[in-house]
Amino acid sequence: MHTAVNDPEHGFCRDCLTPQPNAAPRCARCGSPRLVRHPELYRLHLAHIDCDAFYAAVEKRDNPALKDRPVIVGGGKRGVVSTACYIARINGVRSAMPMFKALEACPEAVVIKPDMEKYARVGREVRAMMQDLTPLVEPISIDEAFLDLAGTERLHGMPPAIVLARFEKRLEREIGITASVGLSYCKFLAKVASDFRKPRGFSVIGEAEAHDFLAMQPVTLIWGVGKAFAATLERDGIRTIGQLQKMEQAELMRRYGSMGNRLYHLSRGRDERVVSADRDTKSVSAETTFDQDFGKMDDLVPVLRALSEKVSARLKKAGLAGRTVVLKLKSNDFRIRTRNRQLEDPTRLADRIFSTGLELLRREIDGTKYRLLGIGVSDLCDAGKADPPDLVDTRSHKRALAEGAIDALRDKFGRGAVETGYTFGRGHRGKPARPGEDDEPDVRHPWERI
Ligand code: DCP
Ligand code: MG
Repeated sequence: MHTAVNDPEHGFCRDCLTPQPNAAPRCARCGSPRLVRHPELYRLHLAHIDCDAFYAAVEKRDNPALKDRPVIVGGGKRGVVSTACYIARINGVRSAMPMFKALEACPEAVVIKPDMEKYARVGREVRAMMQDLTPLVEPISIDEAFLDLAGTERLHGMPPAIVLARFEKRLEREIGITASVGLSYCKFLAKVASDFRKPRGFSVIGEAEAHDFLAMQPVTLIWGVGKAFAATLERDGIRTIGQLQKMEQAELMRRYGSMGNRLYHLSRGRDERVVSADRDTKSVSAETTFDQDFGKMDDLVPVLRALSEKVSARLKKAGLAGRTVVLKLKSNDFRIRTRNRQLEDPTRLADRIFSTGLELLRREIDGTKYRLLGIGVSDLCDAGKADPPDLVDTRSHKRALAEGAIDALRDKFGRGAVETGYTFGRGHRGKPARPGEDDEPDVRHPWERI
């Protein structure tokens, strides 16, 4: 179907979208050096798109005087950086950093308070534009989604790779922000690819190279391998994905349970998850199965606290908030109890999720022993509507500030760095029975289904 000019080894130009007649370093038509070449370029159809420095990009669009200046979006209630533009990042500013540290690193930065409603609106516009490419768009957070473009070549009159490059151009022209695209054969590597050459990136990871590419990468590239689990692997002498590739499936499962299975498949570039459009996140939750059964507040409260923080962190990352708090308990005879309470206003704060969960939990302390505890929020909405300051009393406002500082510390030093009064010294109880089992939400975020 492709003529010689469509040779994937010659690729096409990301600026004028023209397929190239040869392997020259610049576009034969417009002279741009932004060429994409890859042996599997015209075969791959699974993409991950992630907007660059999303909140900051929207602010720069709305105030062109900021274009060449370092911009930090954040502050407000949480007192931390939500995001920073790439100029500020060169100076060391990062998401979730306390604002005072960010300003130490980059004193000349312009700080802008987040306008969540605006970002949610732009996020919806970006999503609508994605849906013009294919009905198979699976949103992951406010500024990113997976897209499956299989079977769309006839519709568009061009292969998925060029459709995606055209999308990047359209996003820049019509919305005024930039994004990075990852193109691959599976979700795992499409996401890895989109992160590869940010901002304005376009990276391709093909099936033939996946194994060798992964071999050189650190284990933290694998979804679900956070700081704590990476430390466990490190203790076992495992640092690279290449080391995992040499291990037997049974051995990995024996050592790491369900997570071992995930490590086995993903390390080999095997990820069968499909892009599913119909599954907007309905709730965000986290749960833990204990090593032994618990029936007392003393034992359950620290776990509830830790899980509330996890749920809150996920909501913040996804730009979401929820109006209903749901508590889940499984008794030692495997009966499930769920209890819920609707809040006045949607929240994304760990403190409010926790205190509501605590009220629900108190009523369930009746001598029953529980093997599982979970907490979550449903009735989700954009974070812009959450925790209105005029309704948040002074005490909880202070707690919200403290919460921002704790988020920042954890981001820097890992989850164990800060323990609240409720979790302090209880790490052994809050911990899951096996890695990877601590955070299986009821209705999972699409990216987390594996
Ligand atoms: N966000 C936040 N707090 C965090 C991380 C992110 O409030 N700890 C918000 C601000 C981001 C948006 O979510 O703009 C999207 O998150 P990303 O992780 O995609 O980060 P960016 O889009 O800002 O940057 P990148 O270019 O790395 O994607
Ligand atoms: Mg982004």
